[in-house]
Amino acid sequence: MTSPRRLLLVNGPNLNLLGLREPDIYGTETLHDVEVLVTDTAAGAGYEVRALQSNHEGVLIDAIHDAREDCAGIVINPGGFTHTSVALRDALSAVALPVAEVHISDVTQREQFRHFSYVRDVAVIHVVGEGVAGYARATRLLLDVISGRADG
Ligand code: CA2
Repeated sequence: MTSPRRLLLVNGPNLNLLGLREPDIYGTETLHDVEVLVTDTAAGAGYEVRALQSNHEGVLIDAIHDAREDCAGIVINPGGFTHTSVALRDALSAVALPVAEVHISDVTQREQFRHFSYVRDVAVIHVVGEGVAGYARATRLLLDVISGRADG
């Protein structure tokens, strides 16, 4: 079967507040801006995007499971669940799609508890600390992996 020409974009808890709070850390662009950026980036390669943000772990996990049916890869910023959720990691591992993990801020330069990611080693692409623009780079790199051009 040919791979579907669709990506799942997942944003985790509190990312609905992007652009509305803490602009010094997360910038002024909104979640809508992120979704448009990823959609436009993927469209350039002939892919569509299904975007989802939720503050609820089970909703995120269900969306990841559903991606198995009709997506070729997942771009995810798991938000705070990055540092806490074995269940989210298990879901990503179970669907066995290529995953790009994105963080807007440079988590490596913040509090110690943000240094560990449960998602890290189930993702093939990691983009950290590039602001919202990092989603576009992660999407391009993921599409390269999907099309067999690269690992990264
Ligand atoms: O840097 C990132 O993208 C994070 O994934 C964002 C998470 C944080 O828990 C991770 O350590 C790093 C938090 C998302 C909260 O988003 C907000 C956006 C605007 C205002 C307040 C929170």
